[in-house]
Amino acid sequence: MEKTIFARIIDRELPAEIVFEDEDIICIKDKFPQASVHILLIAKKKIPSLQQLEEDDYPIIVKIVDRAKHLAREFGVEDNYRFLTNCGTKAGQSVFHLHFHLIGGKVSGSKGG
Ligand code: DGP
Repeated sequence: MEKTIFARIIDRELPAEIVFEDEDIICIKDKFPQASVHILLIAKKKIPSLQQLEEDDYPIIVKIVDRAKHLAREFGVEDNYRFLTNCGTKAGQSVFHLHFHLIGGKVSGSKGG
C-alpha cells in the first residue's frame, strides 16, 4: 500500500512544522490553514479513519484529545477553537491516515477574530 503524506512526514521523507511528537502521535501545522491556528494531530499508527479505529487504539485518541487541549492553550486559542476529524471523502477527508484538526483563532479570509 502506498504511504500517505502523513506517513512520509512521520518517516521524515517530507518536511513539516512539528509542534509536538511522541511515540504514538505527531502534531504538525496544516499546510493549508483554515485559521490562524490550524494544527493536525496525527496517529502514528496507520489507521485510515475513525471508522477503522479498534478498541486497542482508544489510548491513542485519549492522548490526541489531551494534546489538543494543551496545544490550544500553548497557541493561545483555548477559548476559541474547533476540534474535528473528517471521515470519508464525502465529509472532506483527503488524507486516509487518522488525524484530527485543531482550528482556532482568526478564520482565514474573515474579518472577525
Ligand atoms: P483532511 O482533509 O481532513 O483529510 O485533512 C488533511 C489536511 O492535511 C488538510 O487540511 C491539508 C493538510 N495537508 C495536506 N498535505 C499536507 C502536507 O504535505 N503537509 C501538511 N503540513 N499538511 C498537509
